[in-house]
Amino acid sequence: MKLAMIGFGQAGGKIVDQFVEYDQRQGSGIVRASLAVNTAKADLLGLEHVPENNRVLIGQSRVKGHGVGADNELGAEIAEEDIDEVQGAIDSVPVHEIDAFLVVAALGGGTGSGGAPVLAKHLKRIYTEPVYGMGILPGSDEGGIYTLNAARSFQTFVREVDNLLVFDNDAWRKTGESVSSGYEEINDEIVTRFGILFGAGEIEQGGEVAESVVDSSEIINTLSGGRGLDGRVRQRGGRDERRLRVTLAVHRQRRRRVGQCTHDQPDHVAGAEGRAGAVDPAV
Ligand SMILES: Nc1nc2c(ncn2[C@@H]2O[C@H](COP(=O)(O)OP(=O)(O)O)[C@@H](O)[C@H]2O)c(=O)[nH]1
Ligand SMILES: [Mg+2]
Repeated sequence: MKLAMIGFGQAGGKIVDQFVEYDQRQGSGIVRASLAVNTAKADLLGLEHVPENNRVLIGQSRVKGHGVGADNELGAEIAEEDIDEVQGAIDSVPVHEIDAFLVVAALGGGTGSGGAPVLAKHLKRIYTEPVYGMGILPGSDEGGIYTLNAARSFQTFVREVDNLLVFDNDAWRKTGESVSSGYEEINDEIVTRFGILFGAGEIEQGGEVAESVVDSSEIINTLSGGRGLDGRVRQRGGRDERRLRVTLAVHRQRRRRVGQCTHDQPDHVAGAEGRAGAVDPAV
């Protein structure tokens, strides 16, 4: 299937950047357009594959290109204020050629955690194409604010998208390795696994998933039907499909854990009251 990918925040931008690289290397044709949105100028400058015209610096009047730290309340506010600037870049996407949007963000930080749900909601309002989210969960060694951000962002993001694909930084790092030292490998895993999923609908490509016989509408049906991904992807039973199934099982487990954490957190996380409503006033 063909996607317009939008990376929000640092991790989101890096992962989309790497998706573009994967797509070019594999010739899989899944990334029809790529954009990166950030409040931090340096993060945008660090990208290599997302076209420069498609890198949108928001919140300049508020944070002057320096980012929002882990303040996802500010991230959400800025995204709302500057949504027109983001839309300006999205205007260049050939929407009639895509099957869906994919909004990618780390849920534990500030810019992407706050901004990605705002963008997803906006896209759903403007376009008829499905909007998928990809959320990166923080590692358990990163501290309470990251977990709290992720819990709140997850709850909002999952409501605004047609499906949220969750990737757990903890689950993929090697023993003894900090989360950050493993980013490159983790991002590689993310891009390969989800590249296989999305590439399954592209017939002409000669990359890793050529043997999977599914088309874009089947992937869309699967992602929207809540039927679980296994049914279709399992058929050929190759090594990559097995890896993908394991990934998805971990997602489901972790999603339950985050859900629980979300419900528990006002009592257990210091400072939660002050931040209640940071991302979603209804929570
Ligand atoms: N998988 C992955 N996670 C990352 C990467 N960079 C940062 N993170 C994680 O993302 C969270 C911080 O989000 P970040 O994207 O830096 O925040 P933002 O720029 O404010 O949206 C933390 O949980 C980090 O562990 C990356 O390249 N890959
Ligand atoms: Mg960061």
